[in-house]
Amino acid sequence: MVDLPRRSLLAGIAALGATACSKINDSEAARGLFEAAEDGHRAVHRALAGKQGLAPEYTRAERSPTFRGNGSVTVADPFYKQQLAGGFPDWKLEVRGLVEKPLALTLADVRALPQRTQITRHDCVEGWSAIGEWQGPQLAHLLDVAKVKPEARFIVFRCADTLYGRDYYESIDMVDAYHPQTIIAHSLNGEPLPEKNGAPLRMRIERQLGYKQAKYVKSIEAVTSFDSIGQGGGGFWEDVAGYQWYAGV
Ligand SMILES: Nc1nc2c(c(=O)[nH]1)N[C@H]1C(S)=C(S)[C@@H](COP(=O)(O)O)O[C@H]1N2
Ligand SMILES: [Mo]
Repeated sequence: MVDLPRRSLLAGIAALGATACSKINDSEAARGLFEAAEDGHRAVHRALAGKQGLAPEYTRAERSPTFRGNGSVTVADPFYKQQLAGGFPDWKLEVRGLVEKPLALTLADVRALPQRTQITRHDCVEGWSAIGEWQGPQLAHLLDVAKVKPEARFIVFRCADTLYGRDYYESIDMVDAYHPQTIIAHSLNGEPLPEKNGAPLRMRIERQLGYKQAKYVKSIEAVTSFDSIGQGGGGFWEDVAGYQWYAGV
């Protein structure tokens, strides 16, 4: 999916080169044109690499001594409360929507998948930041296991909490969904996620702001559009306060 624009862009550049080649191969002008095409090629590569560029990662020593909780710091749902008390034995993370193989994973299943650990900085629009070490499987891996259908354009995260009486949710595009630093974190600084930080599972989408980092994630859903979810803005704060859907840091 992420490959499609790349292929068509590179095909376009190849076509450009082929035309130049057949018409004016040996002249100075041709060399200039080829060099220009080469530069163009590099520019395209850089642009695409930029799209998949990594957010900065930090050392353990740089971690914030405390990682505050913000927005919902507790979940009112009785099933959640009961699960929290017992270490989430019957909690299930669903992967559904436009997938060939819907999944319902226990926390043990999530922990058994290949893991990524990353120490990153969280930036909240309210004016604070914190550096934390997160661990969990890459979303890309889960989407591969569930076999996302080619028509999926967005991934929606539904959360267990409500804020101002509304269900918290978020969504991202497929570029961020397959980004290597997009993980479903079950641990913070080497410990299971505390309730305030989104226990048992929360998203880390490291090139975006705090409000995209959905906590208390219950389900991951592949969709073609989020128009009919919430108020159609693609996320809680997008709906409530008109925050940008793409919240690049
Ligand atoms: N489910 C849910 N996810 C959420 C929120 C929330 O209220 N509910 N708040 C968001 C905001 S604005 C921020 S800054 C971060 C806060 O993460 P933290 O509590 O781990 O600091 O979570 C984000 N994800
Ligand atoms: Mo935030």
